[in-house]
Amino acid sequence: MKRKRKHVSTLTGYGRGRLGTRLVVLVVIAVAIAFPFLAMAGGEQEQETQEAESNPNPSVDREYVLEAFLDGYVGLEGEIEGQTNPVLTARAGETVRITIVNGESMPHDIVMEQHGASSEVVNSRGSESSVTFTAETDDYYFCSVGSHRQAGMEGEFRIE
Ligand SMILES: [Cu+2]
Repeated sequence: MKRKRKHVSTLTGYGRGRLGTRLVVLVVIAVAIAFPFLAMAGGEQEQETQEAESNPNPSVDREYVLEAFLDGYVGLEGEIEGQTNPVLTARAGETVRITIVNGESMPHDIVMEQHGASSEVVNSRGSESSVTFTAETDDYYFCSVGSHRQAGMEGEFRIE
């Protein structure tokens, strides 16, 4: 108890002027800490605007291309190139398009289980089809033809 009282009297020992100075110093420190983040946020916004401008199809925010085989979808472009049943990601609210290119002469399609969106079935090698949806939740993409999903045509879709 004695200690506490001493502490209080020490606090009141600071005049208003000093307290005010302390507040100013705190505000300056807070701004100094926040500034790089604010600058970064501004930079990100600029980058997004640039991306939107260079996007040939502004209605799609995220695009993936997969080659369809019975034993799995294989990424054709970008970071997922060469990966079998790659994890596809998007931010919530983004418009996502996944295009499949048939890698063989067997019917395939692509269906988003939770989003309830599906592509047309492609039958011949080289034919393409796509599914477009608004990213809302983690999901799985798969082929709804026969037992293709069980055979290996399934991958994860995740919200970033
Ligand atoms: Cu299939």
